Amino acid sequence: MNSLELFSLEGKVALVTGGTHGIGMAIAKGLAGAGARIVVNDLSPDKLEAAKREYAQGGVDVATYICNVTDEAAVAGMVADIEAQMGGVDILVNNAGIIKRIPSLDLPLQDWKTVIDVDLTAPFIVSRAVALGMKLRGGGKIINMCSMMSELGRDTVASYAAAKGGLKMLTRNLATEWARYNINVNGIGPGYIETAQTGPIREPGHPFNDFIIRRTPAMRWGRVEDLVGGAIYLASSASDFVNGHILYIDGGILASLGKAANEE
Ligand code: NAP
Ligand code: GCO
Repeated sequence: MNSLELFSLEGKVALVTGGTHGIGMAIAKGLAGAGARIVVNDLSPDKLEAAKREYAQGGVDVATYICNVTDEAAVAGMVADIEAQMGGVDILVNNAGIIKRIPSLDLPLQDWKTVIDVDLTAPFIVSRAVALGMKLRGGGKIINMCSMMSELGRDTVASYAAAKGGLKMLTRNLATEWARYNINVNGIGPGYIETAQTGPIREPGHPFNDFIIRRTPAMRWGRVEDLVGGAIYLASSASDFVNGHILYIDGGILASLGKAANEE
């Protein structure tokens, strides 16, 4: 196998949850560019329709499913249909996620439960749904979308940090259980990325925007394209002996204590 073939996804089917925009769409386009056939799901039929058109403009013919990743029966139905129509899921990117930025003292318990349900329980649901087929076909790749909050806390995001910290440990535990079936379970931990999800804290002049640029050694917000190479790596044969690893793609945030206000 030559070096480039190590990263080929030809003949593979990749499911990217929540892949109608943002990080999920960028990763799905990248996996398609490496040869994978793409499936995306979302809650919104309109967003799926719009995404299908956008993917098609880039030459990618995606299969779409309206599916709430927290609904175990709906997920089982989607995976069964992918099995029947496309031969099964070889690569799963657990990308779908939400965040609630509310101080813990004010956070309604239902909001906590919703974030945990989407960001932690749903990756467990979807991973289990695809793992049996992967085991029967001799292996597969699961990539969980972790976060800086898998390692760090910050004001107002307790439910998200708890979920993403848990997702790091779920990644390690499923890796432990499933590596023997050649199912590689790993994670990507993006830094602060320019997407709709970070829009509210990224407006020019917003104190958090200025903070992140200073807190990131690369001195910029990440772009969704920055995550694509790591996703192709973890989805391909190049990572066949990588298990339970969180690949942080963060511009150096986790490597650095940060700068004092008067430091350049
Ligand atoms: P985003 O723009 O908010 O996109 C999240 C996607 O997930 C949306 O398509 C959303 O669909 C979908 N989704 C949410 N709940 C769902 C559910 N119950 N069932 C199915 N789909 C659902 O987020 P993003 O910034 O691209 O982030 C993608 C992932 O990376 C998330 O897990 C996020 O936590 C993580 N992450 C983001 C950053 C960042 O800086 N942006 C950094 C680290 C990690 P709708 O739009 O229809 O709700
Ligand atoms: C926030 C941001 C972060 C990013 C990402 C960082 O409010 O702190 O939304 O949580 O989404 O998770 O890695």
